[in-house]
Amino acid sequence: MDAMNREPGGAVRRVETHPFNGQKPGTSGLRKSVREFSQPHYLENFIQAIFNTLGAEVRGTLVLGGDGRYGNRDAIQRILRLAAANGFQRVVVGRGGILSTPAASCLIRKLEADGGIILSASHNPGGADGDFGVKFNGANGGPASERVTAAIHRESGVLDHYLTCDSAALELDRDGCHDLCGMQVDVVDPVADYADLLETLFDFDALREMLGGGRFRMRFDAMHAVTGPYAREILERRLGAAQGTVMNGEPLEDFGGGHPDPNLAHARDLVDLMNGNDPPAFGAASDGDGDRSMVLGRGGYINPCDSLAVLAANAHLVRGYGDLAGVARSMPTSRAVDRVAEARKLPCYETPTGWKFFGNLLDDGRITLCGEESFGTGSSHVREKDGLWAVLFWLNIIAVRRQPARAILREHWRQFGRDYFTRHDYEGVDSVDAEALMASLRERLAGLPGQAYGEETVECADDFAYEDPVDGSVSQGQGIRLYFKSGARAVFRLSGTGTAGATLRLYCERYERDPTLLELDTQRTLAPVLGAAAAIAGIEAHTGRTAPDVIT
Ligand code: G16
Repeated sequence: MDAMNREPGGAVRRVETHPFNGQKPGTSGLRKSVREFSQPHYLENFIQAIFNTLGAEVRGTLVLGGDGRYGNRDAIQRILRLAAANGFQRVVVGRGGILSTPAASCLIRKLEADGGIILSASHNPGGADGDFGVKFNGANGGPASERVTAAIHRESGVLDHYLTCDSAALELDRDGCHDLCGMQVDVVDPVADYADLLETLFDFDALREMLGGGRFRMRFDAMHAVTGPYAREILERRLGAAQGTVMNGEPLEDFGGGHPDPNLAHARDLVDLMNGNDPPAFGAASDGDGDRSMVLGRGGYINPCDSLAVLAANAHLVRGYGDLAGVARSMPTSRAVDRVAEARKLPCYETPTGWKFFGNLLDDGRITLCGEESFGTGSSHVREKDGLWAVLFWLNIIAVRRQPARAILREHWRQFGRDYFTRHDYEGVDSVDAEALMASLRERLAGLPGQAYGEETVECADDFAYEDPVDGSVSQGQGIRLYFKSGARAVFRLSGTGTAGATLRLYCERYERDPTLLELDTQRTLAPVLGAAAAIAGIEAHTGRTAPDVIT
């Protein structure tokens, strides 16, 4: 504390507030429009609800940072004052207010902090007309469990005051140690610890040889979101990839007007480059807060479900992953990884959508790798999905196998068969209509088996419920699953990350083992399943929609 820059500390102030409706964390934290977050006391109310839920005895160290979107810096200053007034001893903040979600998880674990607050609405658009979000992660570095988020929601609905203090805005752009109303604030390099951790997991010498020699060209699209500084440090500086490998690398408050969702629809710059003349050998893009990534080889994109399966099948080639304890995937994710687990005799878990459900399995040492169809893959190195980590994992496999990404994928399909997979999103649907569609499916579940729709006949159907094998908690109503006699599967659920209306997600998959049928068009191959699922759910009748808004 000697080198600390002392700020004149202000006294703790009690501010009367009133509960806000709907401060209910969704799949990943509280996500609302900037407009909603801008209401006086709105942010403070939610942060105080987090602190109250933690309990007065948890007042050690917090990690704080965000994806740099509009509102990030201001929110950090306000949260610091609340933390000081609530008696926290220390807050560690990423320089510039920046911390990617996996880097925040890494810091929480390294510092043995009580938890962290990550300011992000992930892949949702930013800017004054965009979205903002607050996530709370616990001492294990992972998203708060459903039990905790439910308690925060309850608390947010009964609060009548919050505690803050008066203090000048803290210098966030230089590393340093400060006193803020009696609390220690450390502004730290947001990249270094995370980059050091990745260096222990992958063969940086082999990667340097591949990327530094100029014989392997790649591009990484940071989409003007948080991963720019991380990707530049790791790919360009530590691994010697050519300058300019990282595109759109400056984090901007509005993500340059883009939608930082790394999929074929939104990562257009990268997709165009990969489809153009003389494309690089490998491309990747990451989302707003750096936990998702999309991977593309020359000649096509690699579906995240397949990506998880390929990482699991090749993990023994990567230094940090010689021995896998087990694997897990979210329920709507295709069953590609299950086939690897079966062949390698590994435990395989199916969890509801949401990274928080992997936390207990990772903490309990039951799994090493896990992933979701929504472009998230991760491992026990942190307790969040990790976009850059997945990119390095792929690069490490490519460096060892000396094969292009698509060739590795093709061989994978030949060995394990292919799970054709797609997700159709119907966005901005009226919430009442979307709920009615799901309710109607639930009511009709028992009568669906035996019914035929075109080429598909329903074999069984259920509403997915998950019993956590570690703590026994049960999560009901996690999505409707339709299994067809052909072996195909369709899943319906409503997104928990949107901020306007409802997003209906329809996930379809079909397994193919015939070696002559492994490279068909995904949408055409799945058309009978998609058609049957849409008819069963009555998508058009309920929503008026005849086609999805986004297909991945
Ligand atoms: C969050 C969760 C993921 C989840 C995704 C999609 O990701 O962390 O586990 O798969 O949302 O959720 P939904 O289908 O409910 O929209 P992120 O990257 O948005 O934080």
